[in-house]
Formats: sequence, structure tokens, C-alpha cells
Amino acid sequence: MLRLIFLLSMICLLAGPALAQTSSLLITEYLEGSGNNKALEIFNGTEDVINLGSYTIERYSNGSTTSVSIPLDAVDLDSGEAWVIANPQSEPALLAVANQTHSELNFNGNDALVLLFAGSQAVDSFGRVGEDPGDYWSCSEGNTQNHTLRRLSSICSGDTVIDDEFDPCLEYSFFPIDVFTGLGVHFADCGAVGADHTTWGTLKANYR
Ligand SMILES: [Ca+2]
Ligand SMILES: [Ca+2]
Repeated sequence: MLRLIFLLSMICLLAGPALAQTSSLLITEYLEGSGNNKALEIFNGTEDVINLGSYTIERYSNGSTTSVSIPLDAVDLDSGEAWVIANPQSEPALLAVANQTHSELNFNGNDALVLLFAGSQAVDSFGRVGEDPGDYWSCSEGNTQNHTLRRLSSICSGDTVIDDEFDPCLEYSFFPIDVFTGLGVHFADCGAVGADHTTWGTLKANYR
């Protein structure tokens, strides 16, 4: 009986850390498609509802160190939900999964993007501000032009250093051009439970 109580209390203790969250909003998908097909997915993996009205996407084109500001709509984004912003000239299939459009959401592979809070605090970024990499940033799995890039589920905090080296392979997986299927839903695997206590089975085995 004591073991059962101990077991149940252990499960209660594990319930908190098992639901560990991302540290901020994250850019979880980047779509640089054909024509004007452009989109970003912003994911709220925190435990709180976040109003997007305090956030902008800053676009730094072609190595520029000054940005064009794209305000996100002032809507509440629930914990676990994703927001898709697209270029209004995108094709209908992409617009169908967009929550918001903005004409300045326009990039072609060599433009850095920063998710900014309250006009000054970088909470995430894509690319390297101040660097013109040529046509795109690249790594062994692909590049940032004519691809859809999806944030790895293991990424739980934003890239807040906006001007250091950018290796997209470290935090993204690559999909072919015009893949829209992942937009609007993201999964972040940010559990913080010790590896030997992650399942019911191993928990039971340890205290049998
Ligand atoms: Ca460009
Ligand atoms: Ca960086």
C-alpha cells in the first residue's frame, strides 16, 4: 500500500515537468514557395494565452540592418495553438490555411526575419541579420529558397541572437517547395522528465 501511495505521488510530481512548455512564441514554419507563396507559422507553446498585438515580424532584406515591420493581428493565441501569416498574393490553397495576410510578408530566401516583442525584444529569429548570403542560407539538407522549413519538435526556445551564424539544419527539417500541409499545427516535444521515468511502464518497473 505504501508503495502504491509512493507510486501515485511520483506520478503527480511528474505531471508538472512532463508538460514543460516552450519559453516564448516560436517561428515554427517558414514557407518560401513559388510565385508569391510566402508564409510563416507562429506557435504558442507556452502555458499562457498570448495576445499577438504586442508582436511584430521584422524583415531585414538582403543583408540590411534596418527592417520593415509587420504587425501581427491583436488576437489571443491559446496555448498549443499556431498562427499562420501569409502574403495576400499567395495561391488559394495557401490562403485557405492562413489566419492573417500582410503585403510586406515577402521574402525570397536571403532575408532575415525576427519575431519582436514590444518593439525591442527579439524572441526568435530566422536567418542572420546583416548578412546577405547570396540567394539563400544553406546546409546539408537544403536551403531557405523554394522550400518549406519546419521547426524541429525538440526546439523549445527561440533564437534570440539575431546576427550570429545561421545554420538552418540545426533547428529545421526541410520539405519541397509549396508544401502547405503542416501549416496551422505544431508539436513541440519539451518534456523535462528524466529519461528513465518517462513512461508508465518504466515507472512501474522501478517501484515494483
Ligand atoms: Ca531578398
Ligand atoms: Ca541566431
